[in-house]
Amino acid sequence: LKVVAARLHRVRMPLVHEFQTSSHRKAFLDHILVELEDASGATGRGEIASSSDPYYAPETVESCWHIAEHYLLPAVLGRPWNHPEDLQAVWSKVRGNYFAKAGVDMAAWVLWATVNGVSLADGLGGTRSEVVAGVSLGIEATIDDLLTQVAAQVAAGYPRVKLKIAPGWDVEPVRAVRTAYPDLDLHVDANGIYTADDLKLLRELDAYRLTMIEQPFAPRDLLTHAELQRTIETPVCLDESIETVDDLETALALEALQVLNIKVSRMGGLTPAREAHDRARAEGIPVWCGGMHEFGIGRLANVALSSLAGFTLPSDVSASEKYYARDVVEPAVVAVDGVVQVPTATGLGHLVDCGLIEANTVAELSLRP
Ligand code: OSB
Ligand code: MG
Repeated sequence: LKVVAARLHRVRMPLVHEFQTSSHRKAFLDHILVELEDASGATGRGEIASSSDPYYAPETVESCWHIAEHYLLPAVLGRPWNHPEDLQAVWSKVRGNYFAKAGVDMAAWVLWATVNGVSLADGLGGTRSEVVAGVSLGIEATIDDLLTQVAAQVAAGYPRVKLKIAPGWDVEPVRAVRTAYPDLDLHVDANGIYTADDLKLLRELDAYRLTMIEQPFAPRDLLTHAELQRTIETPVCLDESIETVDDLETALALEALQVLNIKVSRMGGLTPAREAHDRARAEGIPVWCGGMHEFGIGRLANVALSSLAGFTLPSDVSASEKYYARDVVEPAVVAVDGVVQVPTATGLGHLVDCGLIEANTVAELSLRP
């Protein structure tokens, strides 16, 4: 394969429901769609799902655009490759910048799967034909507002609900939701806001039969994650802490996690995400696929990844309609009773709605070798 043209579209879409975490609040998203074209005219699309601001991870939409335009795409354009895994070596000199890498990696995987006539899931070695989806609910103005959100998602059939927590919005909302839904698969995500001073408070959460506590402490603070895990029954899950497979090895050595959230974007693409899955699986650590409110393209990559055998917990791959009134793929991603079908068609598996992409594009760029 040889990429002879690359295109970037910065696409803006409003969220159906505003979303707030301990680190940021958002009403619309700008994601960058990456399109790679080979000499035969075949194309593959990927999605750079960075937040606009550097509050979840260090990257921004602008930094991703810059890295893709000046480093990643020039390295890929005109260079022959056989498998998307080969691209890891092509940009091995670029440190970090995982979201930017992920969008290009994803486009390469989709292009490769398309040219080889396989579905993305089959290309990755997936074994499931459907994946169980959970929903992630933001911080709301009141407990009643939160209960309304939970009720809507439970009624829609989702079997797992994750609540964003932050100081002042932790034990109380958890108690309220647990009381209303005694058997719900429930977990919390702090996006790294707590410190070792909050260990006592976090241990209180152990009483609510949560499936996990996700990223309570800062990304680099693996020691405090390990300390919490030693003193509670509830599994500690890492998200922001794990950007590379080396990070995972360190966290495993420190016993800082019992569950792993794998995000394609946070780890720099499907290739490293699959490697993290393989390592966690070998260590008996259950994994699930986290999301970044992806548009349909990134969402379908998440669905394909979630078809790997080690993804035994529900993933944040909710239906398109949970996020967007209209999605960039045709048909939209749907969930029935919280279950999403893994596409079997070649490549991404759904068509891309080019008209919607054009209509929502706020910047674009074409590159050739
Ligand atoms: O921590 O998982 C997170 C969204 C933006 C940034 C960070 C996170 C999230 C989510 C949403 O939880 C997951 C989804 O796409 O549904
Ligand atoms: Mg998280």
